[in-house]
Amino acid sequence: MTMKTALITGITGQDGSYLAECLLGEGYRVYGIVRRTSTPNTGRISHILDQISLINADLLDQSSLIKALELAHPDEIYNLGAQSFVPASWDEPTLTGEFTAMGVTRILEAMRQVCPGAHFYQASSSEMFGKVMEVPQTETTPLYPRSPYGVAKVYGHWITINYRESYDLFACSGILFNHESPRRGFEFVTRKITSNVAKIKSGCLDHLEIGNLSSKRDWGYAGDYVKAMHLMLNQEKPDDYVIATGETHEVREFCDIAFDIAGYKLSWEGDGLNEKGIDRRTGKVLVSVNKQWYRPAEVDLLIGNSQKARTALGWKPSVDFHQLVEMMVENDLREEAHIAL
Ligand code: NDP
Ligand code: GDR
Repeated sequence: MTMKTALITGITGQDGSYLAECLLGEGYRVYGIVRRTSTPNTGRISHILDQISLINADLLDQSSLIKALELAHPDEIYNLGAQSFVPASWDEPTLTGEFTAMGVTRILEAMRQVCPGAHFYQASSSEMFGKVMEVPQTETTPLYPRSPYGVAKVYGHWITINYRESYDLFACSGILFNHESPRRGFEFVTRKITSNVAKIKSGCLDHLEIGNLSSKRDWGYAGDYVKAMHLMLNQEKPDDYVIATGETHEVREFCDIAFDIAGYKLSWEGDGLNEKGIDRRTGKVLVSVNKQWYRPAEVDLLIGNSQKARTALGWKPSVDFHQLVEMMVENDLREEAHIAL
């Protein structure tokens, strides 16, 4: 059998690193698009750098994408590159649109010109459901995004469907709910909690400052979710799939479990901006709310129904909520202990 070639945008990100590992394991030749930086930012892929090829290109630059595809000749293209942090999308709304929305058209156009027979994956998001119109959310739930990021992802989602229908491209959208890991960026709430718990444990931090504790998310493990991306591109026909665990948990509950794993039992006092997480043993405040971390418009509740993917792709998650929190806290406790040495 001939070796398949995959090209990944966003290979330096959380998902890009797991997907590259997954595709190498499946015997693929893997190319990754990286944008130029003045210092290396390949920390998440340093362990596989000798097995992959990196190409300098940018989702903002059409000709660089065309050249990248001409060089790689991919059978599969995974478009994971994006400005992916929701709060930053209010600070930089038009730039977010350029990366996260128009970037999708640029790579689809490059594919249409250079390798129209390739299979294309677009990283769509549960943030498109925003102010949810249905519980749980499925592939047919109406979209109601609540941030410039969410709006940009709706564009990316529909342009992928439009290119499939207009040009008969094999283009799929994975509507992925939140997925986390020890490689998650530090500004996302899960990693912020687990890294701060580790700092509190080591005595480097007094307490965790957080935003909306009542938000509910359907959190899964990134290593499981990248497998679904690969499965989608290896079906008979292109289609769109929700990928989710089907469980939802409050940010508060994530805190409870994370602190518990590190040896603290929290009790909650007050509400809204005055809510505090108190160490039951010592009475010390370990969590306080800061309105700085509240958003102009919130997504209160996400919970996905991934029945279609489970039936058609045979996909299911292997890591449950508690195991996910445990994996992240234990990693950050280890990293913190290493720094302390
Ligand atoms: P990360 O923020 O960890 O990674 C984003 C990647 O995009 C980085 O490699 C980044 O490169 C790259 N990138 C940003 N801008 C550009 C650009 N202009 N040109 C080329 N590359 C660029 O995100 P995740 O890995 O968590 O997510 C991957 C994708 O999946 C994103 O599109 C995200 O929006 C989407 N998604 C994520 C979910 C999640 O829960 N993780 C859920 C649903 C969707 P650099 O290192 O240079 O910054
Ligand atoms: P999200 O992830 O916006 O769902 O987007 P994030 O972890 O940033 O927020 C989840 C929820 O936690 C609440 N929250 C806080 N969030 C952050 N970042 N920091 C805090 O201190 C804090 N306190 C409370 C937020 O208000 C929110 O409700 C992620 C990204 O990976 C997107 O790219 C992806 O598309 C979606 O998941 C699915």
